[in-house]
Amino acid sequence: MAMIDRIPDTKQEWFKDAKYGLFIHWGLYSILAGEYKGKQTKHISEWIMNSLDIPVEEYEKLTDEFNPDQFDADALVKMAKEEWGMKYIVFTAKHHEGFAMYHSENSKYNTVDATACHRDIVKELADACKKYDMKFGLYYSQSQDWHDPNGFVSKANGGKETDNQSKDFQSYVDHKVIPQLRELLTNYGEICLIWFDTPMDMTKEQSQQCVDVVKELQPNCLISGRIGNQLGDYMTIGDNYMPRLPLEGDWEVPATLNDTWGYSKFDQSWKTPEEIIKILVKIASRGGNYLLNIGPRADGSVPQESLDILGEVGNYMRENGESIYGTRKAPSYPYEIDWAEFTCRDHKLYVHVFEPRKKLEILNCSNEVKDAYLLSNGQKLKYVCDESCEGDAVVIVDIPEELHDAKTYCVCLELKEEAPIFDPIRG
Ligand code: FHN
Repeated sequence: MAMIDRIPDTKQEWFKDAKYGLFIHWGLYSILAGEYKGKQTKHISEWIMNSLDIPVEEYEKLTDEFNPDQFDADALVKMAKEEWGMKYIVFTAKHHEGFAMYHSENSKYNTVDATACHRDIVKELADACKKYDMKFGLYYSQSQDWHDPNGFVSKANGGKETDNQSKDFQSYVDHKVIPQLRELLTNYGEICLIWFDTPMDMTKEQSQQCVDVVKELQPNCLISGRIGNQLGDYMTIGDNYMPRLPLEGDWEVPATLNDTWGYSKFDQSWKTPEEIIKILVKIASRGGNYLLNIGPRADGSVPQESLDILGEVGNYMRENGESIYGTRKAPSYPYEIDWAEFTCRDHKLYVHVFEPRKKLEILNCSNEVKDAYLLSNGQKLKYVCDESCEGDAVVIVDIPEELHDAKTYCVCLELKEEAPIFDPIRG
């Protein structure tokens, strides 16, 4: 069994404080939107080239159709910051398809040289992030590259078996990965992190080679856990997975709003805003960051469903941001309860309520509560610090009648003590 031999620590407060970021998956696959020559992919849409075994020469022709006339980096970054409440953005500079979404000198297979629009999307986003003081990170597929003859290919999403071992992977690293990382870290200002992904069979030396070039050019640029070989600055949790308990160290959950990352016209499995808020609160409660994805359409517009969900979540963050941003993991509450999740900061316990309640009974909480109020508007709430008939401490907060049917709101309890005290179950 693998042993965890270190606790990743970015030593960067912005990452520990951020809690909520925007992932953007956008590439040539967005043009296909989950379908090629009348065939629908059964897998995540950005894998369509691999899953439907589209030949390189055929896939390359998509560059003729790349015309993002609805893409407005300025408006997107402004919205992410001001309306959605995101603290950083990570954009797919190059996904597994191998196409560079920026002006790469290294490979002409890029948005400026290979398409009629000649637009450098990374530059547009970098400029907008600078303007709005938004942290900007780049996704870079360091191992899989289905365009380069020596890039790895996985069959994870229905692709055909490929003999990766007979490839000259080192040559691909030396001739494409390292030069492209140099470009990305030299030409686009401050990059807060490089989001490496699917390391597959990369050796420790090859992962280290990537780390070295990043740190040489931008020492503060963080490295995602998926650089492989335990060389990341923080842990990248499995897609849409969440640690069950509070987790030590710095970590992030990459996640989707529906079931795919790139745009798919077929995928309508949207999560509700309430579900997203609950996930975000759980992640913050356990000490991590939530990197939540949008997959723009080929023309650069963002699906209305994504806009609606993120707008609702943004409303919650605007009213209750204090309970999420800048918090650190909360002590583990001993009971399984569906109706609430807890976050905390010094002398404050935040109770995020997800089901209609007349009272909040927080059993085994033995803090001395000094005040209780709705976080969104400061409305005072009646409360009592009591003892159950079994002798366990319990904090009971009355919810005013007008809120009996409400769900998804946050109650702040001000505590005498610095941290929440959740007593163990005694029985
Ligand atoms: O294969 C990729 C996938 O397309 C997507 O980019 C996700 C995001 O976390 N990462 C890989 C699968 O884990």
